[in-house]
Amino acid sequence: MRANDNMRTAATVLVDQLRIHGVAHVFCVPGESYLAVLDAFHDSDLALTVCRQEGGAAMMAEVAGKATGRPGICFVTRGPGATNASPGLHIAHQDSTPMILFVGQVPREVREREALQELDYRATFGSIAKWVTEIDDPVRIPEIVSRAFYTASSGRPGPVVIALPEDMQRERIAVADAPPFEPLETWPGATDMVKLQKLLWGAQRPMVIIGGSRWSEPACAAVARFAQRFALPVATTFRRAHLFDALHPCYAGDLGLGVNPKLLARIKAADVVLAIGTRLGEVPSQGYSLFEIPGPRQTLVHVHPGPEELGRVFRPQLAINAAPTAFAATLEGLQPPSEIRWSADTKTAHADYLAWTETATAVPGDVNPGEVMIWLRENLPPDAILCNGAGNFNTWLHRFYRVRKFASQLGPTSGSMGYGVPAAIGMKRLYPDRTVLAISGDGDFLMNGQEFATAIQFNLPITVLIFDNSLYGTIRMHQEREYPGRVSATVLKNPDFAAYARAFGGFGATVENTAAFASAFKAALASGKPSILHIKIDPDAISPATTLTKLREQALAERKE
Ligand SMILES: Cc1ncc(C[n+]2csc(CCOP(=O)(O)OP(=O)(O)O)c2C)c(N)n1
Ligand SMILES: [Mg+2]
Repeated sequence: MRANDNMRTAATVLVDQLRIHGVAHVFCVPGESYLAVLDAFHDSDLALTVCRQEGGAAMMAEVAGKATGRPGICFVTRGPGATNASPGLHIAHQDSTPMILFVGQVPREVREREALQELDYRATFGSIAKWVTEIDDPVRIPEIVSRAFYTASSGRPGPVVIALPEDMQRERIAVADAPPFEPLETWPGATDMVKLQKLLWGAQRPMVIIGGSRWSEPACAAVARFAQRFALPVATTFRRAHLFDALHPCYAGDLGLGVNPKLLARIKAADVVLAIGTRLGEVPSQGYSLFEIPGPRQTLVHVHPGPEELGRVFRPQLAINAAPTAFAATLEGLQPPSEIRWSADTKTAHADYLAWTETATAVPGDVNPGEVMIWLRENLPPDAILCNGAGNFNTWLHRFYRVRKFASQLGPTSGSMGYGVPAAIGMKRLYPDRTVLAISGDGDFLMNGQEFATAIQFNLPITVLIFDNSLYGTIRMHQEREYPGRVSATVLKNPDFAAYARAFGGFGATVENTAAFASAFKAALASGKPSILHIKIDPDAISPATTLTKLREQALAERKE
């Protein structure tokens, strides 16, 4: 309730700060520890998405941060609510995503007694959040919330956790609002750009690798223009394919799992590598094997918004501390050499990418997930959004689906299962006019599958594809390699996922062969409801490259040698 004077409850002040900083969406699971904030939401025009489990809510906020570059906002209750939210926080940490998690806290007067659901957030989240704090004095809400927006989005972005003691939220205070925040842009220095131009002019086999966060549609477009002018081959890192149009003549492919060997060879043979925005983590660096540590053989130009990431693993010849958005804009000022020596190589790199992704490889069973992905790439609008979690089903998505636009393919670079469904729901809530799919495995789906209820409740007609091999397939793949024939804890018995969809009030269908996919998919879209396609794949079809049987035979043969 607002009084006639200029006093507001602390909770109202908090919600007003969110509006001032441009927040439109909040994802939450309610709790008695933040009733006053829930009440303040009642009077605000924020779009509130109430979820079924905090893990899902946190992933929805995380994907909002990933897609917009501004902190995604999640509210959860103390103790169990907060620990349930931790997977979303960990993704935001590893994926460098701006996000703010607000958590209820026990009243100030009972703190440190281990009151009901009390948790020391600083200790619990200290290693995965950029900053964890608790607001004791409500008068400091504008200051602390403003700082949280800056901290979450500047430098290397990441999650911030703010605990809100329950009694603090109810205090009535007179305080001025903070001015609106804008994400900080870190610009490269003029000498950095001169040095970069010199290195490129002297290069024989240059290569660009782009990844990380702090990108935007205009920044991606600026890099595409730069690549075109310099005829540079561009690779994207693991699950960052959305940063570069796969059909751009400079696109060379993605540095994920099961990477094109020709792309790897090309990067190894490059003399100058320009890495923009990526920290060149374990997956893109192919288990830290792509470049020597600490000094790569290639001349490495590393551009990153977080200075602490420069020289952290790979020592760059030229380190540029800049946000990808600012750096991309600055690239417009670079001049290509009068004669570009590597143009033909770049054409070959793109041709290699197209050849690698052109046709599905043969797999056992009646459904070929590669052909499903090829059908989707030929039939979905380029701005359709595909969200995925973790599991081997993704190997077909990453290889055969050609990503064309910024924020149209989003997955956890941290490899966290259970992301696809909540991420799809978060994206459909933000972009209701775009076609949104969740790409899931049977194991992956049931980690947050209950959020399908959220899709129903908010009338968000996403389509979930569940690739069901009745296995925790990725782990089974590693198991067959390391311990052939010794199956342990990797087999699953699944429900009828189409019936599951219908039980929630959605559309459900089962797909048992490749040819049946197109009509099932069209029927799912035509239903106008959230939908699930239960796609049954052969358990032996573990990836586009091999089968479980082959892996087992190879591992057994190696043991005999
Ligand atoms: C939260 C979480 N738990 C466990 C794992 C380990 N893990 C990685 S992939 C995988 C199996 C995924 O199974 P499924 O979704 O069915 O996909 P499949 O590999 O069978 O295609 C597991 C258990 C993980 N990455 N994340
Ligand atoms: Mg599976």
